[in-house]
Amino acid sequence: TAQSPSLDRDCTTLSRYVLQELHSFSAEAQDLSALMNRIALAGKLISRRLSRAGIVEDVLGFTGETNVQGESVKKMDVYANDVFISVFKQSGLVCRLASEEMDKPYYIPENCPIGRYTLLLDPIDGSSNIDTNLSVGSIFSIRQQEGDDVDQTATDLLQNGHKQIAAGYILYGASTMLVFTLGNGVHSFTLDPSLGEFILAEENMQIPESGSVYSLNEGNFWQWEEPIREYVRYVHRQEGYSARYGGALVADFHRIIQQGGVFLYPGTVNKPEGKLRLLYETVPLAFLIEQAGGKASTGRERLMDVVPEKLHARSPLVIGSPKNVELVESFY
Ligand code: P6P
Repeated sequence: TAQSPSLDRDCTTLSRYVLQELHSFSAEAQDLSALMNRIALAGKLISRRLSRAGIVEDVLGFTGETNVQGESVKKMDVYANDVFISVFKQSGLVCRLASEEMDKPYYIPENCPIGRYTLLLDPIDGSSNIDTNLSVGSIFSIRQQEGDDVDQTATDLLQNGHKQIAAGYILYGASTMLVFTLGNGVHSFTLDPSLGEFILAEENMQIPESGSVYSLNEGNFWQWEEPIREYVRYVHRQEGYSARYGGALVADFHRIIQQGGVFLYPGTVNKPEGKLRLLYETVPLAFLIEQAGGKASTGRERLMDVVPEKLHARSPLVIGSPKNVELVESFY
């Protein structure tokens, strides 16, 4: 008997999809499927905690610490970072986690042969939105460890974005969504809390060629380098543009990949490299947007080609529909 489409859809879980996507049941495909399932488990744990902010302890507010970025640490930043470490311990999949919340990578040497995966991570991005019940996200990128990194300096991570095997994010919004690419298209899954499963929502997402949304923090106008000011002055003179900015990268990015347009976090005169981090914020999103037919640049060069000098390197970000990104670049 033919299964009903809705039943078949409910059975299109993440693990089944990843194996289909890789058209293979090889050891590597099984590993990536297992790895994506651990990411999904982390997403469920974080989503559950966020949904009870204000009811259970340690979701809202600050720890009183500051992280390697000099930013005050939110309790959820620490919780989310611990969640990702916990779900990958004893997994045999990941040897290192490099995270915005940790100055140095976290090593998991036990039962983890050298040359396996590294997880690069922003465990909770946009955590300032938590206390006001607005969307936040987790961003991840997966690379293959190169060499044995005996001095634990992880210098093999200082390579361009083409070294990524997978990348994606979890958006904790009205629903919890997992959006990722394994290098063969961008696919989105929605968490069905009643099943505890991420169910396929959209496969092979394609960003519109151009869009009417431009998304950046115009409160920083006075700090921007001139080409960005010129671009914004130009947009202000055009009809049909809408400004949308939520202050959380994953939510602002998700709007762009879904509807088209452009998100910018430019450099400023004092900080030409901008605020966002390369290895676990801008470059994973660059991988996704290119897989969805879009573009990602620093304003001056293709973001996927940028080689970071250090683990927590930053980069300016111009990302979205090809036509919109090209327009921004034309002001440089
Ligand atoms: P601003 C959140 O702190 C974050 O890292 C990103 O999620 C977001 O895009 C950006 O910073 C917002 O920064 O300067 O506009 O508040």
